Amino acid sequence: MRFSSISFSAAVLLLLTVACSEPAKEKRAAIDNLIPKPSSVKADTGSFQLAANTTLNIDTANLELKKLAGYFNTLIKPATGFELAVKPAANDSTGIDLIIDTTIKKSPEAYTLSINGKKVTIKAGGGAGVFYGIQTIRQLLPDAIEATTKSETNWTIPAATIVDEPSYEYRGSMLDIARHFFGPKDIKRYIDLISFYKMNTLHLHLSDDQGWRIEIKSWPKLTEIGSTTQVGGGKGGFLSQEEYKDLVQYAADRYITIIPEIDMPGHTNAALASYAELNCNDTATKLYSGIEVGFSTLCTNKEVTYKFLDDVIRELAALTPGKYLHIGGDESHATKKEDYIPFMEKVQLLVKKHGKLAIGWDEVANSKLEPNTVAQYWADSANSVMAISKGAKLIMSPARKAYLDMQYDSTSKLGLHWAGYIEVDTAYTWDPANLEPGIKRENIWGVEAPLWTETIVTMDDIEYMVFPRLPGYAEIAWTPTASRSWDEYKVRLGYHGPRMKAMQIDYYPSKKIDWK
Ligand code: TNX
Repeated sequence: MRFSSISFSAAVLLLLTVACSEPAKEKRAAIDNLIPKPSSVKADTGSFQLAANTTLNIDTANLELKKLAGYFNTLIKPATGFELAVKPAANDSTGIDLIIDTTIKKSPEAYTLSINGKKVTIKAGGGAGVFYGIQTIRQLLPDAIEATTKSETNWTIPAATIVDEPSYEYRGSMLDIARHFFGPKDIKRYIDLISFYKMNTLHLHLSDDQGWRIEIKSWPKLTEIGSTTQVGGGKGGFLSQEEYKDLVQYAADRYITIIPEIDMPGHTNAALASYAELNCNDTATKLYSGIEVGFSTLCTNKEVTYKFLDDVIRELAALTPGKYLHIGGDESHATKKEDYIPFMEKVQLLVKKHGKLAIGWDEVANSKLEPNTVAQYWADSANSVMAISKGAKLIMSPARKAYLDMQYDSTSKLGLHWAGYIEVDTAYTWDPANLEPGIKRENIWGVEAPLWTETIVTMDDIEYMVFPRLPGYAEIAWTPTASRSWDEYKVRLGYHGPRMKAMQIDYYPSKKIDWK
């Protein structure tokens, strides 16, 4: 009796020990935690040791690969202290090979990454794929790789074979620098953060009622007057054309296209305050620092309005290597519909005249659409379906799912909630191609998560709203829906907590996630 009761207790103890130690031994390998989740991951045994004498092997005649090798070095140098030698590829038996193989008949963003004890090989049909392979390596290295100071870490990359390519071609985020101004330093950090999750587009909202944020040389008062305030009455600011060009290059080096937006005919008070002649009554408005929408409009039946827009679009097109200019078109409640429609048609022609294609918020569908005009779904599915029927592709930015300025819940100190509360699970658990009847996979160009900044003042504020939701949007755009599930994703996201800390991202520690 006594004996068996001891053995019973021992058995219970053993069971408890096993049960309790379960989570501890569950520390998952980095290879299982990649975001966005790759198409295929096969873990192998062993690992590659990144060391001071590791070489980067490239075709040194290829300038793009030289740049990518330089980028790799800038990424790893602060934490490792290494500056890897860049060598001509010669069937090296060790080191990191960066290969662009133009015979690969896949998207230039697709890549394969193979890692064994001796070699790391990234191969892609284009530089973008190599860049994404580098981002994956970065996630496979210890979190300390993100630190800005050197540490004596064992820089191992687990052996694996990864084959990967994006689901959607357009994967982006929007930053509103009009409601509150954010300058080059913050925008560059934003670019770095979104590129880490393999997004390829930054949509910059450059003008609104509260401020005009881009220098236009032919209409200098736009910035002399129109940039001088922001929500809450701060001093605002603007990007000079030189600064803007530098940002475009910085983004391009990270395979990100900047899409500039000048919102019109509404959301234009800053321009209307700068130039009296843009108003129907020839009187300049006052600068505005509140957060109402829908009260301003350009005077749509004056010739000077189109002279103005021709100049603005010409200067903006000259600054933009990308194909697209965003012409806004949302919430023009102060413009009569019979004026709005011909206005949006004329502006599309101006965009075309300057060699670009137009994107408009979903209301643009009320006008005739030029071939290749893109509509951005944010609120109105009927508009979006109308855009499709007119031949347009859609960017999916449903406010109730994808607006980064929506509060997480009713206790969030920042953000708005007109489209609802968006916790991390709500942000993740939707399928762009299955959200609205009439919007199908083939109608969708991609996904964009916009951050409006009425309540966002500092870079820390940006980070708090954007993280941890943005990795989820990046995954929705990159990973096919059939390969995604919230239960599995939330575990991976939990493991990105220490990574975000190492990146000094001031993220919202959602209770929905078991943060590691
Ligand atoms: C609606 S979304 C707007 C913006 C506001 C945003 C705030 C859209 C096309 N227009 O002007 O900033 O709501 O969430």
